Amino acid sequence: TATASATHVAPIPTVMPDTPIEQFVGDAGSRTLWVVFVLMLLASAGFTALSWRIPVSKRLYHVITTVITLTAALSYFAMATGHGVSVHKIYVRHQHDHVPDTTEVIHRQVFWARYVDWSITTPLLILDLGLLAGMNGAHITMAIIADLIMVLTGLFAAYGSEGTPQKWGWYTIACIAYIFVIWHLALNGGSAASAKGQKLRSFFVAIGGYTLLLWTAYPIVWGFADGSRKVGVDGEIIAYAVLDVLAKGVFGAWLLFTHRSMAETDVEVGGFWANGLNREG
Ligand code: RET
Repeated sequence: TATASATHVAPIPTVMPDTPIEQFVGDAGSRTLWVVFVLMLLASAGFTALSWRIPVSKRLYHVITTVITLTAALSYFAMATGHGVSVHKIYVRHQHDHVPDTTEVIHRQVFWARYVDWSITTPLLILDLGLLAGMNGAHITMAIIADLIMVLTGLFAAYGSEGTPQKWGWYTIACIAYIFVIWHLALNGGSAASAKGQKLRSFFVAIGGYTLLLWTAYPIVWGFADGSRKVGVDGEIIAYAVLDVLAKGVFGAWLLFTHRSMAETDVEVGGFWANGLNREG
């Protein structure tokens, strides 16, 4: 039986339901996935157009930001067409005093494509912010590695078994990694930004604070969706859709438009990153 094969469930008699509770995508979720796919494509086209008359030496944010929305478009295309998703089988054991224990069986779709997307796009968002602040390579690298640990352990948490340390254990580890990311961006990013002047610092604080608010909503959505499953698959799709549009699309537009008018935002890394291949710009 399913109970016996799941090693974490003690072999005590339990009543299993005939049919599992199914938590699957519905019409609203499906439509939302297509809408965000189109929005991310439009954003990618818009960001590409914005770089048109910008010299190559000043295009690094355009390149990074366009790759962010393009990656999101690909992942939303996958999810909208039913790729990048698998059904997670969840067994929740309920103990009773006088009757045999019962096991609740839930089949819930987990869109792992999100985590592939995040493992590409969140490091790039950190790179955008790190370059903006003028952080050094060591601090940017550490923030990106902590971020990758956050996303990958978050993926493990999403497939963790109920009633074992897997799920909330991985979730806790992911949250600690997330605190590292914020720590690096706020402290090292903050002091690096100050060195570039008051104007740049104010912009960094504004766009960094905006990012902090949005990013912090992701683990909260996760807690209600994959975590406690109080929110269904459609609710989860819609919540992440709003966050993704704000954290990638609106973020990118804000950064690129500000970069046009604020010379302090120029990337100071030098070498091939900024101007090694094309010095006439
Ligand atoms: C998870 C669950 C585990 C705990 C934490 C999480 C954080 C996720 C974040 C995602 C940000 C995504 C963005 C996407 C695109 O723009 C993995 C949900 C802390 C912060 C910004």
